[in-house]
Amino acid sequence: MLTKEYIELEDKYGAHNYHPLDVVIAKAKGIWVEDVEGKKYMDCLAAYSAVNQGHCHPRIIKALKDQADKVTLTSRAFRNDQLPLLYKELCDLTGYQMVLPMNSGAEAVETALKAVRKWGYKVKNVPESKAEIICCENNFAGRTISLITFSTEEQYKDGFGPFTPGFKTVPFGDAKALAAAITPNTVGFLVEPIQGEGGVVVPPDGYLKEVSDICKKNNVLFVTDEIQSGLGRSGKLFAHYYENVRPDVVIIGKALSGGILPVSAVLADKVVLGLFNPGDHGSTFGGSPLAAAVARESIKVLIEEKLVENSFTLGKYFREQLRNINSPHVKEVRGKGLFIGVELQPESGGARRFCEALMDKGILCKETHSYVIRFAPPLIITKEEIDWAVERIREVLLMA
Ligand code: IF1
Repeated sequence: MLTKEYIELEDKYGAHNYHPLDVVIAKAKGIWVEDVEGKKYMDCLAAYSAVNQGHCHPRIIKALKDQADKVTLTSRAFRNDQLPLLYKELCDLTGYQMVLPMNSGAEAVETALKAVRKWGYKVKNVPESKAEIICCENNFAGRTISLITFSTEEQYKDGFGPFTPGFKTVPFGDAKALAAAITPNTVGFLVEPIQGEGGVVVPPDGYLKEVSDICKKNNVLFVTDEIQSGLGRSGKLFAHYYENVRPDVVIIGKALSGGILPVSAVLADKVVLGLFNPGDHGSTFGGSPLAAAVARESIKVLIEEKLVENSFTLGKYFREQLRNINSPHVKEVRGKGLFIGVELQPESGGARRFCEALMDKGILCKETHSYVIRFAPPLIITKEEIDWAVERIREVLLMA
């Protein structure tokens, strides 16, 4: 079947909730993907940072297959021999005392919000149903009704109300606005240390430290959504490491499975996650032996292959090379590690046409909003491969 035929089928039978580039991928290895007609592309999106370890990493695929031959799902009604090891390894790696596993990122954010509310009622003693959680403008947390409640992107909410009470938003990067928004009923502050969907927005230096201090002072839980920025993407294990803060709650997903299957988790100490009692929360698939085995290997690959360090070093190099392109279209090149956004000038006609031109040259990436091109390749990328990409990106950014 040809590309065109796959697209016709997809458009005829699938809900049109996406507008993908017209490339139909049939296989992938490392940083490269191949379409149904055999054309190869460098993947500079890495499935929104889920494929940090590279596509079909041989060690992770082996862990998947080995575990699939043993047992895939027990449900949490019974125990399995992989989950406890994942718990221990995650806690050793991150320094938190407890883990709560889920599947998608959205579920993990929901789980963190439930944990924060529970803490608000049981520990902070906020009156019943009065808990408030503060989020940031321009956030992205997932697509559930509660999460879109505090989205500031109209499209994500349009037609989906009524929404969930108990949330408010303050400008991202403005610590004073957070301080001003806190009331005695505020239980948590949820923030992406670098906003992904928002356009790879890095907050001002010192922001995370300041909001962490404000949360501490006001007895508010500080929650970082590291689903996209975490696990090496930003050049550190967690993007909040840049400011030496220790959030009360950290949410991870995406690359926790190397992009093999949905695995997410909430990390926190006993004071928070210890408040969950049997029956309070759960998931059929969350914490399955298959997910746990895959996550264990994905973390080992990340550490043993020094992908966090590679992201730091090559991310810096990639940004420098992009900044050297003297294009009239580029307003700003920003990011940390291999989490890079190129913001275009308003008069440049939007990012989509640049992404399409890059695709023609063999590079896959995606616009975020209409005016930012995001470059976030798998963290296994090499300097030579970045040089190869930059050559092509230069040609595209210098087009009319
Ligand atoms: C889509 C964006 C990326 C996330 C953060 C939670 C979630 C995400 C910080 C939810 C998910 C995704 C979802 C995907 C596109 C994508 C995305 F452009 F929308 F923002 F990555 F940049 N927190 N991000 O970034 O995780 O439930 O999807 O596993 O919705 O189209 P999920």
